[in-house]
Amino acid sequence: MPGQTCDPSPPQQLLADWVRRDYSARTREAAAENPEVWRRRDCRACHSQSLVEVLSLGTQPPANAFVHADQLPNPEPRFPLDLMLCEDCGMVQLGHVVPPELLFRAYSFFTSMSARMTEHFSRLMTEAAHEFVPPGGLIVEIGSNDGTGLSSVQRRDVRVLGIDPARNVSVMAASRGVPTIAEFFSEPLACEITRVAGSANLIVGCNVLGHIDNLDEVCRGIRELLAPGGAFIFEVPYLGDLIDHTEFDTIYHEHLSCFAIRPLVTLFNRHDLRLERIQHFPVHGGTIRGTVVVGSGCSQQVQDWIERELARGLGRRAVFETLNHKVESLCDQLREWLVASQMSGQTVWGYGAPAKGTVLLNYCGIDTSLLPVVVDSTSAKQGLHVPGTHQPILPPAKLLEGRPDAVLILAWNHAAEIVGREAVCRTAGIRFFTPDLSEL
Ligand code: JHZ
Repeated sequence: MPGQTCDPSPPQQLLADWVRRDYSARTREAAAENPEVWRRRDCRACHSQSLVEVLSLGTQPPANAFVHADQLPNPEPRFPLDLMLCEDCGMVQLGHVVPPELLFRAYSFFTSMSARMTEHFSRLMTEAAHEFVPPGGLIVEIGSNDGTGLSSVQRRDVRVLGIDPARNVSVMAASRGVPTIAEFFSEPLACEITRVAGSANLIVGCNVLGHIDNLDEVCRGIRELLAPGGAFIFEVPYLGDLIDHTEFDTIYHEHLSCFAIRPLVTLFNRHDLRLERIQHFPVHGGTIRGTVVVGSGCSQQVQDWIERELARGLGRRAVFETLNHKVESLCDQLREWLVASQMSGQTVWGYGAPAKGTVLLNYCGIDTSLLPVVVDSTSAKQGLHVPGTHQPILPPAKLLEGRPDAVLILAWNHAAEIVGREAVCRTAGIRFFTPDLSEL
């Protein structure tokens, strides 16, 4: 197989080493100095050049580039974070593409850290395997992370293969028995897998299409790898939910695209792929799951979704004008609340150090004077600092010691799970809020 197989070092060590030596520092600096190099000038779904800027979050550090204590005095690379709309097909994508080697080779997000997400992906894999994979068949997952999804079908009579460029998480997957190629998915890799392992009855890609710049290459790879009668199942956060619920903090350099269904159909049709079914789930603030097969056009059910998108103007500038206003008022309200808390002598800590937390804190200008500490259960993030705003990340057990008056749940998509887990803190009088200031 081409590409790198799993590195034997323990995953936490790999991540720590990466943070310490500031992986590819020169490339990061070069990209930060000249962002025009990384500007994407055409739509990644239809290649039209009719792109207009609809939202700007200024320049931001990469959301998962957590900072080691001894690097705090050094300036962090920052990259533009602007959202562009394709006026031809309705695709929404970032204006700049930060090199994927910088974002994904060492990754601090682990799917298994949420019990709810583990259950969600296990159910997806089990149902999809039942529908598409015959005994002995092959399931390939693109962006397989720590192997959470594939490990749930391992005991069935199927073969599984993970692909993920992050070396540290691939090690974790391998350690739970999920064979994983630590590489970016590509057409040549798809050819090689087909040659060595045969074609795949099921290809799964959850929260990964948004991370990939060249979606034509992905589609060609899927066409190459997919067995006759097989399916590609993907999940992506849905643009409609981002707009409805002002989820602007889910816009970060890793998320190159914010998908609606219309541009996805445009993309797939250019590669003889047919979007057959759409399902909607509340996870990650609103996610769509698509089932794609070889063919043309799309099903009536998908067409109905597109009609609804057109009716609500999802591909038009006007919806983003409203979004801009909602973003500003959410930030103003949040800052005012934190300032008022501070002036009345109350302490507020953050809960969760997700990528979206970095965006929220940086865009709203919430530094350690307003929010001194963040807690997170991911041991690889503990001891590091939030990019840009530099809150130290502590284990959640520190909450009872520090006794803040309130907690701002930055990982709001896991609010129910977090509040359930921290029942003792609530009993102790610590109040829990989401960024829209709803109290739980
Ligand atoms: P969470 C991720 O974004 C990563 P992020 C990725 N880029 C993607 O595409 C989207 O999801 C969809 C912590 N936590 O899931 C763990 C607790 O501390 O919102 C995590 O650091 N206690 C692939 O990074 C963070 O919160 C808990 O009980 O925005 C959650 O990160 C739970 C449940 C979580 O992902």
